[in-house]
Parts: sequence; C-alpha cells; structure tokens
Amino acid sequence: MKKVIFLLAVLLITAVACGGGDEETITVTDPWGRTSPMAAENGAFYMTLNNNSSSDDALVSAATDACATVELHEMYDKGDGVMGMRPVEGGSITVPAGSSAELKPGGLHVMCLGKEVDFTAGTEIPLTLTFENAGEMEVTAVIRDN
Ligand SMILES: [Cu+2]
Repeated sequence: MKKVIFLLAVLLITAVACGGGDEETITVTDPWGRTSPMAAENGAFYMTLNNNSSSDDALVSAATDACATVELHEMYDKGDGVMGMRPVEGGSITVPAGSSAELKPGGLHVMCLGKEVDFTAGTEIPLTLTFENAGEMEVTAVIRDN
C-alpha cells in the first residue's frame, strides 16, 4: 500500500512539474543591451535562446515599445575587413532541437531601430519574442556596459 501511495505521489509531482504538458521548450538566458546615449538612434539586444525540445524552433520576430521598429539582424563581412549588418536570411533565427542560438555583439542580434528610451545602465526593457513553435514569450532585457 505504501508503495502505491509513493507511486501516486511521484506521478502527481511529475504532472505538476510538467504543467500538464505545457513545459517550457524554449528558455532565454541573459537578455541584455549595451548602453548608448539618447543621441544614438539605434541599439541592439543580445541573449541566448535555448531549445529544450526535440524539434527545431525559430525566433521569428521581436517587439518592444522601446523601439520604433525591431528587426532580427546578423553581422556579415562586407569585404576589406568592413562589417555590416542586415536582416537575417529567411527572416528568422533557428534554434536547433536540444541546442541553442547565441545572439551576441558581432553576430546575431535583435535590432532596435529608432530608440524611444535612453539606454542607460540598469534600464529594463520588456521584449516580446515570438517563436515558430513555442509562441510568444516575454523577457526583460537589462541595459549594461558589456
Ligand atoms: Cu543590426
């Protein structure tokens, strides 16, 4: 009898932990943006996207009231050692199953065109990320120097 109760308890805990099948397939680590003066028109956000599921997902868009327009960008070599940036190919950032995608300075980033707020250290900026499979997710990017 004791064993049955124990098993039931385990099942119950498992069900609660999984939230009834609504487990977090995507987690976002350390969303941040670099400080910049208000005179700087644009900014960027960085973070690591982790995919804990067994199927690929993709970040398809991002939005925030802190920017007039938000785009998903990548840096690329324009030649002669000059780096440029452009919207990501295909319009989305793939997050492979069981792996992660790193958005960092010099690489992939969430581009903030037309800053509506000052990017001073400690400022918290709410971002809405939309994933192909995982749907919408709210994160808070913290502005810091590095
Ligand atoms: Cu950019």
